[in-house]
Amino acid sequence: MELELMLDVKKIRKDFPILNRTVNGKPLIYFDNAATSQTPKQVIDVIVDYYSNYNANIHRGVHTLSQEATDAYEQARIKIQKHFNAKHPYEIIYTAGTTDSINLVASGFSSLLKKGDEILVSALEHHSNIVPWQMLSERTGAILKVIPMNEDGDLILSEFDDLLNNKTKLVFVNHISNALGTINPIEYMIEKAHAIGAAVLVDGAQSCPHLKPDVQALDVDFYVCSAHKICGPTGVGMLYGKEEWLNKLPPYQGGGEMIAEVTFEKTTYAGLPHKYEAGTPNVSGGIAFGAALDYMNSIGFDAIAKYEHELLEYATEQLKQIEGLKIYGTAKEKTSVISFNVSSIHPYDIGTILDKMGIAVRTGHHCAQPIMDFYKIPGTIRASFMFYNTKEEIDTFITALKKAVMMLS
Ligand code: C6P
Repeated sequence: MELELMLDVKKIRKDFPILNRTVNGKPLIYFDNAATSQTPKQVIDVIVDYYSNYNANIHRGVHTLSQEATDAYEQARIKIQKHFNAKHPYEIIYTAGTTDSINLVASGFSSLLKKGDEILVSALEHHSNIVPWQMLSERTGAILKVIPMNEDGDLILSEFDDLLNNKTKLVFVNHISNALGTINPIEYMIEKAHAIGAAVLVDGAQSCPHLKPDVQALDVDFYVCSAHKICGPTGVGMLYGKEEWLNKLPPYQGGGEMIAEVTFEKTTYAGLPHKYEAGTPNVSGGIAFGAALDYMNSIGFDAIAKYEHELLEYATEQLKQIEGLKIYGTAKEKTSVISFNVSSIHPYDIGTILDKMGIAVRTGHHCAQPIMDFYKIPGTIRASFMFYNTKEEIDTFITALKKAVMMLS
């Protein structure tokens, strides 16, 4: 089937005002979607409507604006719950994003781990899913061990199996690698970890734009993501946690709205989800997060996945024709992220020239330095596609890339 016919991409693109702009006199080609996705007017309108009509603090006021805002915020929580198929709305904790969600869990485990416990982290992680666990092991004396990867960018599962033992308490892995696009076999990893009694946190920052995780089917303990990668706003995200875990971990931050009762002698805490939501939250962000999921679901994740896979294959084939170009991350199960370098040209130089031609890609280590160290490179050029990108944009990108390579060789 013709690529553009799988989705009505021409119509979809009209939803994204930013896609009409020019950059350096050229039509914008936005291939930095793994860093942040663009926002459709359906989501922008929700934010404008909130500030125009019912901006108020929530859970605190008897007045109409506060009640309208509270209702919309809690309705959005239910949308998020349904989207991820969590059992209860209170298993969805609003956070500032993936990084915040991971730090919340890492902080909570400080009181549950002891010296000599082991925690496993995959070699494919973003710094957000490494550093908080290093800090946790420094606080507790737990030992951080790494599940290694191979040249294709796949995790070596036999080594994962060997690392699991009765001291393993936690396993951290991303669903999809931001630097290489590898889709990790989290179903297998969760089952194996549970068999020895370890809990699993899955970083879904890069999976949620491309697929629809079912947290109950996965039987995952914690699943985290950011709204800004799923056509939503920045500064808001979620932590899904199984009820039993969320009840077991202590609160993350102290403040307003996370309490049951406060005296100078003692404070008792609110129940879920409020125990983890201290202070005035990002109200418009939460509501817009729900709207972003509505938008993505109106397009449909099956169609999105198929279309993006076609874009990935098309771009990969075109890139392979360029002399001296090496793709990093050749796993069989991959999403629409391509990391590459050309000969010994610095990624930053290519990225700068592409920008002059209106094309946005990310260059550098992508907050995943251990992956760059594995390949012994300082960084890569990363092109990442979403459902609103087109084959024509890829053609223009390939022509521009060839030009940049010629200029820099
Ligand atoms: N990756 C990228 O360009 P925040 O910043 O909290 O929304 O997400 C952090 C994060 C955590 N895990 C993974 C797998 C991620 O990809 C990211 C964000 C962006 O790849 C920005 S560094």
